[in-house]
Amino acid sequence: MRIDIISVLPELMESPFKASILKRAMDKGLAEIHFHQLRDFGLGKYRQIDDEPYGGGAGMVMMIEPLDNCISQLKSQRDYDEVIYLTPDGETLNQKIVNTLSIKNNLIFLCGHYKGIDQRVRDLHITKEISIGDYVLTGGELAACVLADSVIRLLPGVLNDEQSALTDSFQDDLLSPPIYTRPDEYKGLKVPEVLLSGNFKKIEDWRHDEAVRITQKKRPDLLE
Ligand code: 6GU
Repeated sequence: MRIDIISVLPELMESPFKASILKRAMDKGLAEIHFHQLRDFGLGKYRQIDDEPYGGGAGMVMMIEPLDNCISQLKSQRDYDEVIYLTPDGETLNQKIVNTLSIKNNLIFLCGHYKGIDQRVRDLHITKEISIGDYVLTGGELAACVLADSVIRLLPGVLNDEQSALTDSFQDDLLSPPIYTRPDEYKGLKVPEVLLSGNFKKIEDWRHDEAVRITQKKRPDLLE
C-alpha cells in the first residue's frame, strides 16, 4: 500500500512511522508513506496557500490552486483508490471503514488546516471525508497518523500471529475480555480460576461471556 499525505506540517507526522510495528511495515516494504509539503505548491513569492473567506468571517481558507496542483500531480503519476480529506465534519472513523481501506493500493490523505479547504477542492477531488471523533484538533495531521496506523496494521505481514488483528476489539463488534499474566496472585488480587484451568473450551466461553458483559456495560451501542 502507498499513502501520499498532503500537509503544511508534514514534520508533525514523521515519528509514528519510525518506531515499532509501523517502522517494521515500512522497512519490509509493506507500506510506503510519502509526505508532500503543500507550501511547495504555494502561490507567488510567499508561497501562499490560504486566503480570507468570501463573504467574510473568521479564519483562513486553504486555496484551491495549490491543492489542485498537488493532487493533480499525484493523480497523473498513478491511480488512487480514494482521496481522503481529514476533517472534523467528516464521517466518524470506525473499524469497518479501516477494514475497507486496508484492501486498497493507493490512497491520498489531505490534512485540513485553518477553517478548512475551498469547497471546490472537495467537489473536484475528495472521495471520502473522515473525522476521528467529535472534538477538534489543530489540524488533520494527527488524525492522518491515526488513520494510517489503523490501516497499516491490517496489511498482510504487518502483525505476527500473537498480535493478530482478528481478535481485536471491534473486529466482531465486541470489546476485548480482561487479560492477565503472571503472577496468579498479587497482593491478594487473584486471576480468575478458569484461566488457570487448562480447559480451552471453558476459557473460550468465559472470554466470550466477559466480552459481552463488558461491551454491555461500557459500549451498549455496539450490541444494537
Ligand atoms: Cl480529521 N481534523 C481536525 N482538525 N480535528 C478533528 C479531526 C480531524 N477529527 C476529529 N477532530
